Amino acid sequence: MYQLYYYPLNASMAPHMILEALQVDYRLIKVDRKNQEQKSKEYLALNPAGRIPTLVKGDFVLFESAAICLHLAEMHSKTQLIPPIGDDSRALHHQWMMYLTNTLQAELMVYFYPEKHCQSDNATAEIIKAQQKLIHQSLSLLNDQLAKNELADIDYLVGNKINVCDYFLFMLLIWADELEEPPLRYVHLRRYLKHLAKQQAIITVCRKEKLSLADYQ
Ligand SMILES: N[C@@H](CCC(=O)N[C@@H](CS)C(=O)NCC(=O)O)C(=O)O
Repeated sequence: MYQLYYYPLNASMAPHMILEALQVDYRLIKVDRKNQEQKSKEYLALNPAGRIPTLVKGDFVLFESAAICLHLAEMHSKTQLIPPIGDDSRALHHQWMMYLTNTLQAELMVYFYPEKHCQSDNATAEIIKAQQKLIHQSLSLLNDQLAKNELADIDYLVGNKINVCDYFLFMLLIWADELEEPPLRYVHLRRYLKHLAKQQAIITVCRKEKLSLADYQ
């Protein structure tokens, strides 16, 4: 059985959604983030980065949210949460996964933890302002892509079947909800979010992690 070390609405949310979508047996283990349990000796032995999430199955341990999502999808490939090898859509899927992790997720992390990126408290406001702009650029790019997809009758980021990258993007869009210009203000991101919010795996995880989907209905 898989064990997912998680904390509600953290970077564990995407792996949690993938486990639900795959309908495999798993157990959630809550990391007491409020008491910095992710920095405990026991947790660091599993995940030396001291971050959430971590996936464990038997002796096998994996960290990094995107890697966990991709690994799970590959281990249960019948469910087809990644396009097949050799297909252009697989390359596009990887392109978006890289973009989401290296750009949008990275920018959001700086936005949420500005104090880690400067020496003085005075600089945090500047960082937050700069990050709002960078995140807006990234959300606009994704919104434009979804506009093109709509014109081509494509429902998801890549193709007409939900993929790992859609669950990953859903998590990041939920994080971005508190921005001055949240994803729901972008026409095509709004339509996409509402579409994703009807997915059973997303509904189940949001219920378990106590996130209301009322704004996305
Ligand atoms: N790149 C990592 C980032 C994980 C990450 O930063 N997780 C946050 C929660 S969203 C965390 O564990 N923060 C606690 C800490 O940094 O001490 C991933 O995607 O798994």
